[in-house]
Amino acid sequence: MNFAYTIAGSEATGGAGFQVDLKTFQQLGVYGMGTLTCIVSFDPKNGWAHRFVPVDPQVIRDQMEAALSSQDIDTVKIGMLGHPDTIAAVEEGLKSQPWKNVVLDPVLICKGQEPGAALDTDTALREKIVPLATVVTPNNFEAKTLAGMDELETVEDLAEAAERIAELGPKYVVVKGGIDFPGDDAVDVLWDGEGATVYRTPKIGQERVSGAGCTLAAAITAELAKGTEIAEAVQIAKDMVTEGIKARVAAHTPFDTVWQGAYTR
Ligand code: PXL
Repeated sequence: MNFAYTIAGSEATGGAGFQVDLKTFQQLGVYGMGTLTCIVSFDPKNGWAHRFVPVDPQVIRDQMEAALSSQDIDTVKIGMLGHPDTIAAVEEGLKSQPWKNVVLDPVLICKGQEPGAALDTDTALREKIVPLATVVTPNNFEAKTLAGMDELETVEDLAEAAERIAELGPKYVVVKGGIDFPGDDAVDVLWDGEGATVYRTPKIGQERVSGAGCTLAAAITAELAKGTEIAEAVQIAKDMVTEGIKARVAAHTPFDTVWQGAYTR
C-alpha cells in the first residue's frame, strides 16, 4: 500500500480542500490520510462568502502525531493553512520527521476572496513552509506574489516565475497559467532546477471551476507516493484535472466543481 497524507482545510460543499484531496488520493489508488487545519463554510445567505474557523494549534499537533505515528509516511500535501499559528504548528510537525515529498499548494486566497486580506499569513507561509517544500504548485496569482512579478503573460514568464520561486527552496515548481493566462490553452510549467517542461491542453470554457488546483496538487502527491517521477506525475495530474473539468458538477455555489471520478488510468 502507498500512503498519501494531506494537511488541509475542510470545505464543506466538497468542491475544494481536504474533501478533494481524499477523493483524489482514492481515485489514484493510494491510501489517504489527513489532518484538518481549518474549517471553511461558505455562507449561502451572503453571496457564498467564506466563513473561516482555524483549528486549535494543539489539535493540529495531536492530529499530526496520530497520523505520523500510525504509518511510515514520506509524502505529504499541504493545502490551506490560513493563520500564522496554524503555520507554526504545521512547521513543527513537518520538522518532526524526514520526508521524501512535501507538495505545497500555496493557497493565499480562495476563489471569491479579496487579495491581500491576510499579509501576515502569506509572509509566514513564504518564510516557514515554502522552504520545507519539495514541490510547490502556485496558481497565476500566487506565482506573481511569490515571484514578485507583475504579469504572467507568456510561457517564458511562467518559467521565470517558477525559477524565481525555486530560489526560495523547493526543488520543483509547477506554475499554473489557468484561466487568466492569455490564449486558448491551459498552460502549466514545471521547473526542475535545470529547465522548464511545458504542459498544454485546450482550455475547457472560460469559467473558473472549483477544486482544480487542489486536485492537481493532490494528484501529484498521490503519484509521487507511488514512486512516479515528477514530470510524469504532473502530466497525470493535469490529465486528471482536464477530465475532471470536462465532467464538472454544477452546484448552487457560484462555481461548478471538478469531478475526480472521471479519471481512470
Ligand atoms: O481552492 C482553495 C481552497 C483550499 N482549501 C479550502 C478552501 C479553498 C477555497 O475555497 O476552502 C479549505
